[in-house]
Amino acid sequence: MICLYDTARRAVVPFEPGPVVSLYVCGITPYDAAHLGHAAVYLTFDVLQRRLADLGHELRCVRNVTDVDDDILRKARQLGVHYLDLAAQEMARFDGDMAALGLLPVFSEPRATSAIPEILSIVGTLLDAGHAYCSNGGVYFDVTTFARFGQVSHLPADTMSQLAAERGGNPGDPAKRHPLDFVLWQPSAPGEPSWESRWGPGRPGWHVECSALAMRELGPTVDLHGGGSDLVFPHHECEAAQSEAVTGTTFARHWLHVGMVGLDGTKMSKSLGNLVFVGDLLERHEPAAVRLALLAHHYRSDWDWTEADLSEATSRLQRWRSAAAQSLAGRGDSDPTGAALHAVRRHLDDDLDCPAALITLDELAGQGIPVTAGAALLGITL
Ligand code: 5CA
Ligand code: ZN
Repeated sequence: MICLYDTARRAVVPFEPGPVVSLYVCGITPYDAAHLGHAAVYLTFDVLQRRLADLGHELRCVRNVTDVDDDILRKARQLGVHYLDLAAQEMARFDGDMAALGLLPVFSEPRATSAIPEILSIVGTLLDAGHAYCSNGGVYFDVTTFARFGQVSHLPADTMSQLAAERGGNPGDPAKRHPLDFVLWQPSAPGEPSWESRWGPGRPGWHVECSALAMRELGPTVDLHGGGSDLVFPHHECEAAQSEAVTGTTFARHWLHVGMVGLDGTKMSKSLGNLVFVGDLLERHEPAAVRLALLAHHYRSDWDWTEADLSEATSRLQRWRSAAAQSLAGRGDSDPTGAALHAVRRHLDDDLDCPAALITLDELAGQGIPVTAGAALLGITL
């Protein structure tokens, strides 16, 4: 059985899905190339998928594409291109980078613009049920109508307001009744894409895009929902509230969040531009080394990228390869006792403890035991 930290329950708990596992991971906003923070998130979900498949589960992993929101519209305007052309170009680049990193394909990669009918249906249901109100051309979710608001993040109200302000939530918007109310539907600015609706022309809010896509692709309840830890509040809190207000049932059984990757003490972010791109690293280093460099940090910790991560990963890869080559030369058997595979399984089942798995594989390789099968479960071909 695999145990994982659940943000909502604030503990490492058994993750016990049925034979078919539904996973929803928040995907990119495609307006720039993928950086190591993105890679760390999707690699974590890739390793989780590999272990779940190894345990015999069938996987339904949905990774959305946020192809309409403030960031992509701003960047398209700056570049003078259509926002969907920018999205298409960056999605192709992202898919290429992730494939090069050896990520397993996901079940689907639906785009937010494909879900306008589902979004309109959610907004209509929320309005009819009294969970939302129209104001100043927009539609807002009324957080005072949902008693479990805070169930994912458990944050005090002042921290919620501060994070909402930092992450585009606009708590000072005079159209809102409560500062934590969030936008479901908004009027489009001139030149922005706009869809007709019963509440006037406009475009969706960010959070409702993911609720609509998750429920359309996977049903009202997903086994596990995740992304980077910067999404806990407001994104995932708001998704859970509006989804559960519509369906009356649990939206995500388990919440998994990946720590932030930084550079020189600051979170890597497209808006700050302090980025190390996956594509640039893969021009100079083999994918297995980049994977190993990322897996050397526990998925839940925040950490800073340095070039030393890559040189350590490269020498680790060489040590493992020479252990495999020596043992093949000596015995012709790649992992006679299955020691490496067992060790990796045990560490992954302990809240995806990849750093511990790497250290155990180092010890085995140091004893001349081949670690090929253990490395393979981490997606690394020796
Ligand atoms: N499209 C939305 C999610 S619906 C979004 O957050 N897009 S993103 O392109 O900004 O980020 C994509 C994923 O990478 C998200 O899961 C986000 O949490 C994660 N992420 C972004 N920056 C970092 C970072 N520096 N370290 C770790 N993860 C990051
Ligand atoms: Zn999302």
